[in-house]
Amino acid sequence: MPGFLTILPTIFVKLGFMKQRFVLMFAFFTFLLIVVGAYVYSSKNTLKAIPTTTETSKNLNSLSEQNVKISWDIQVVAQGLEVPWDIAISPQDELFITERPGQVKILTKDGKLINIANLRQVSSNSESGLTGIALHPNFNNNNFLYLYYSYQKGNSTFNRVSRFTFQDNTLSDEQIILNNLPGGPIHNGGRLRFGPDQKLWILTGDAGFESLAQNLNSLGGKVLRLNDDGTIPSDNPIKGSAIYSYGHRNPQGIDWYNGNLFISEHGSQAFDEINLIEPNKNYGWPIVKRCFSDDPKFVNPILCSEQTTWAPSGLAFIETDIEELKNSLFFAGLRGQLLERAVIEGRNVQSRETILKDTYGRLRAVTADDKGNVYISTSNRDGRGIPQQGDDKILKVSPKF
Ligand SMILES: [Ca+2]
Repeated sequence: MPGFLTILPTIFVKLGFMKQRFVLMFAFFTFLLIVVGAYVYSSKNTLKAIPTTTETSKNLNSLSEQNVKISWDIQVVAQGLEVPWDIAISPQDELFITERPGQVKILTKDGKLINIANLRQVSSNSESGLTGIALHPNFNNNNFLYLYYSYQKGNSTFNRVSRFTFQDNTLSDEQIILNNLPGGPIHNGGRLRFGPDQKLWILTGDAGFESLAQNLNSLGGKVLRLNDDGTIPSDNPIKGSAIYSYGHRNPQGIDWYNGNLFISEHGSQAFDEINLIEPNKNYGWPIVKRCFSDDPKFVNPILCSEQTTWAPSGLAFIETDIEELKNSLFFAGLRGQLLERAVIEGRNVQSRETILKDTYGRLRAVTADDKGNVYISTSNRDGRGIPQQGDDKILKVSPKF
């Protein structure tokens, strides 16, 4: 016992020391707990902060810039057609298709082709025949459908634009909108569209008579602008004239984007052009034969095929929210057997992409819907192509990511 008593003070000292250590350890763990707690709390808050709109969209943008590549889905939606020249899309998403010999067909949403007209008044010879089609902007209510076609008078070929009424899957009540346009087996022009201004725009070729393009008394080789009833708009650039621009050889594609009007036209021995159209301007033909001129009298194209032949026909911009596809102009080539996409900023072509080349043969019509798809037609039965199985076809071209 006395031994035990002698070690008592030591035990107390040790106990005191242990208490000190215990306090120190307690303090240390408390500190650790606070640090860990603070970290978890702050990281939770950081995680919460990431998905704000700005951050998310920034992430998506940088992703799409780096990783997303556009590839194209090509789908045959109709076949067995004969030189489908133009396509109009109805408010019900049906395709109205002209065939150059004189038929008009509808491709219904479930893929059926319905013949709605065989126009006997059409005279089809080489490049001439039934060409452009446009539905009135108010088609839902008035059923007005416009056609551009060639007809024969004596030994001469002319073109006219007529308005028809579409009802019960037939066309009736033809009203001539514009008559006696120069026409012929070559340089026959042929496209018509309603613009964002609700006016009817018509592209005419020089019909093989070059000088017509510079002659303001002729409607050949021009971009024309009319009211829907064929009268001349009071705000046309040349008072009392349907002419909007001139000096065109054989324009065949037309569409608008951001308020600008673009057309495609066939050049002479290559030198095909995409032009931005301004009122009352001269686009050079036949004085300027190879796209560009230093003479300020003439407007140069925004894109020239130079020594290559595209033979561009249809042209269309797509409406899309997809960043990579904005400002995209699509045009098809006949002899070039191609579908091209050009990215346009004002007058500048930023980049180009060949979507189709030689796969489906000659390509003619180009029409875009409001969902980012482009409908195009083959033209292998037009006397200048090699028909493939199922020709001619309508193809639906859609972007996929
Ligand atoms: Ca030109």
